[in-house]
Amino acid sequence: MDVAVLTIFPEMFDRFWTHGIVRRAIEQGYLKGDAIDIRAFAEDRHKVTDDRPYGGGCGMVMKPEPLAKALRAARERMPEAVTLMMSPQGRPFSQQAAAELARQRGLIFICGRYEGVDERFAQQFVDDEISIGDYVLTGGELPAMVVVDAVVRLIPGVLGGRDSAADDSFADGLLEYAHYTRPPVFEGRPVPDVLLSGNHAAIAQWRLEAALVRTFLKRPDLLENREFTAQEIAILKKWSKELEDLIKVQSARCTDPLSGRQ
Ligand code: 4FV
Repeated sequence: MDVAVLTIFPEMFDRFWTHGIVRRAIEQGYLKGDAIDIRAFAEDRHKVTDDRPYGGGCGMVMKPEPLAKALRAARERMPEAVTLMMSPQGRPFSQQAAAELARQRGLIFICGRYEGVDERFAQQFVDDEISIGDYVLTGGELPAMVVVDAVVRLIPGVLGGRDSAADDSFADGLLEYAHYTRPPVFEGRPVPDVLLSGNHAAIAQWRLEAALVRTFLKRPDLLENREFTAQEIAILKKWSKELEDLIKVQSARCTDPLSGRQ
């Protein structure tokens, strides 16, 4: 995959390309990352890339000409690339969006600064606008890094055999189960026995239950329109039976303090 980011701060990506899985993906030829300095395409001698907003108001707006020139130069090298603009007005980024983008051969990111880019540039050149969250950042560089980071690990082959994206959070619409590593007891807190059992079927069952209960407690919204498997429904039925039994036992125990009745 070819990735180009158009930014007035290309140096922000120097460390991004050279660390962790992004670095390994580049070294193994799965990813080619390039930060393009928009300022280099500004034709005035002060290399200006922003100007005051028409209609007045505070802040500055990114000029369309340097952006258009920089984008055309990038597209010469990556004619099939999809042009993405990071902005709070974009569609919410998600694991599903990351999986879609990971199937593309090339991605070009427009990293806005100031109040944003001239609307005419956005309408003429941007294929897809993406937001990483309902808050306002100072620039689109960090959002572009977030998207590239989420996408690169989904490129087949990037995550070696040991660590796969298959049981990612959200991969199957559930949050990930809890993870444990050595020592077997940490400050008096043991690792769940089943994980030390070597019984892979029991471990898989435990992990599915752990993912379900976590999602139920932390992100019940994820379960609303989710298709449950037969195995998952069996787990929910088991839980509801256990809950009913618990309620029966507990209600038998506790008497209503006011009426004294059960
Ligand atoms: C943003 C977001 C974001 C807005 C003005 C950059 C800033 C400045 N991008 N998700 N939230 N962008 O806040 O993607 O140009």
